Amino acid sequence: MVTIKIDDRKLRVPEGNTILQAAEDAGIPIPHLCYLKELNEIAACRMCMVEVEDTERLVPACNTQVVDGMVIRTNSPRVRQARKTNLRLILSQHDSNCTVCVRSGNCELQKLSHDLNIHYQPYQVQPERSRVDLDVPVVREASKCIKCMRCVQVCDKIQGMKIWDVAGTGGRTTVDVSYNRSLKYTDCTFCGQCVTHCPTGALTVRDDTNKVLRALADPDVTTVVQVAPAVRVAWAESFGLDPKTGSVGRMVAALKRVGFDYVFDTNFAADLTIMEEGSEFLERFTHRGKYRWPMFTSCCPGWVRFLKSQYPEYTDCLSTAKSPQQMFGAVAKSYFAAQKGLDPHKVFVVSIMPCSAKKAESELPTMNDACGDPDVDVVLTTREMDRLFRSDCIVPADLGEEKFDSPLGSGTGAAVIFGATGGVMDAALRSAYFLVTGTNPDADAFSAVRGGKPWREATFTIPGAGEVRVAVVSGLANVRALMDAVDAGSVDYDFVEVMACPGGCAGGGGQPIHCNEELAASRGALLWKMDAKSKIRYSHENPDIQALYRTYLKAPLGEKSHHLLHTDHAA
Ligand code: HC0
Ligand code: SF4
Repeated sequence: MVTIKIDDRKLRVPEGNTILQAAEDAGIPIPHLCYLKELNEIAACRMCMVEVEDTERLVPACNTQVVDGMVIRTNSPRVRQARKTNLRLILSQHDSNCTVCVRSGNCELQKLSHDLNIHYQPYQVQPERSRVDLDVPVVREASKCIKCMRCVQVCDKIQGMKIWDVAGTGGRTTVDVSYNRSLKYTDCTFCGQCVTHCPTGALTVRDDTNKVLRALADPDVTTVVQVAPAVRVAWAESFGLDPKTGSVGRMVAALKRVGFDYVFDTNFAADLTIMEEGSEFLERFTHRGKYRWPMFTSCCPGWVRFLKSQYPEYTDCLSTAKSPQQMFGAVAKSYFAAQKGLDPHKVFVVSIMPCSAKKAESELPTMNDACGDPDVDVVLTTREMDRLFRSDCIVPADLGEEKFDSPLGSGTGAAVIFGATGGVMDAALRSAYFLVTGTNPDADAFSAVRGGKPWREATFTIPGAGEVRVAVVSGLANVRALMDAVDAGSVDYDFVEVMACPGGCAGGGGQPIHCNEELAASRGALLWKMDAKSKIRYSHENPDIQALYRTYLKAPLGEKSHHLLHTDHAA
């Protein structure tokens, strides 16, 4: 431990800590822009400058270590002036057209300019010109980039991908797609983690709300919306509502106010996925010699893109089951349309997802099995849904609670946990156990796959089938480590759940953005709570799923299921 003084407060702090860490631990705020704890401590923005007495030096707090006897001023005249000058220099290369920026009101640069009382800008140079590509879900506007390098670090260290890199030199130094490529020609998984870690509007997810508004205004079109599991525990954050007020029922009510004809639940399709994927696992498990191992879940499109580009020789190991989002679209434009006597070409399916990669998934040429049109017409992120509510002047807190519509609006506890890491595996094992034994396991029998380390493993015994070795992993850098271990033969699994985003979809790239806060675990905990409180906790007990099989699909892995609910990932 060393003894230091910050703003006249004497502190004992661990040796090796940075000044910023010491100040934060003591509740002394120091502004910063580029800093991400343990990820980006490179002092690029120079906002955290502080003065060290007796040295006559200003130093960046985020990467200067404390020294015994150090006396630090966080708000001296020199510090104030340096921060203002540095911020003005950043602003001189930034498109500050805040009124038409999607991050207005939630921009770290805007907030800091406001907090530092910057109301005029003496240095004005042209911001870098933007080349905006709307073919892909992740959009970069160069004119808003402040070269903080957060996206570079998150993509490299958390997602193991190196899609972003530093480009140019001197005053023209910037961040761009590595090797001067266009994003669509890279292996980007479109997970959107760079977007949720960007402090400004330089990285965003393509806004598709106008496509939805056009469909809502067309009297010939029946609009159907599905809401993903993880959306329900995050959508209300941007309205400042606690989870109780920002409930599922209020979200449904708000979607009805927007004008959707049917408000359905992706949880229904998650239960359906379990029926198909659980059956597929048992088919593979009982005919081991016919298949390459392990079997991987296929519901995360970020992961599927990752596998196909980084480890293409394992593509056969992906479950052929489509993701719940895509199963939902296929069922809505076949079973549901037929039930209601609707022309499937006039049914418009919208997904609300916590995810940017889901936009790319819905646009795959293979995802059009119900009637030849895309099974899902438009994917909106949680943030886009919130913007729809705002632009329609909907105040969710003032609404009563409403229920999802029937018959694609029911979901079990096993479905809602899809949005948290480990949830797909837990749900699949509950039903696989039932399919083999004819009896339900304890709903918490597989809790070893929940939470905790980002890569975890467990072995369970299913009577009549034997030992099943499973693993759960999230965050693509961890996924790469697991794949390398699988490839080297140092681990041996039967079934692996993979989610691209750390913590699973709860921490997805389409979720509300909070500066310097990682909320995947707390949102995930809410999903696990919803499961624990559910009346039905097994996908195979969802009565609407049972009716779907009885009246339409007949059996998991049957002919209709094969056509509507499965895909060839190599196509
Ligand atoms: Fe997910 Fe899903 S759990 S990937 O994160 O499997 O996006 O929430 O909708 O499709 O259900 C995302 C979330 C989903 C799908 C489901 C799966
Ligand atoms: Fe999308 Fe979820 Fe995969 Fe992230 S983990 S890319 S949010 S599906």
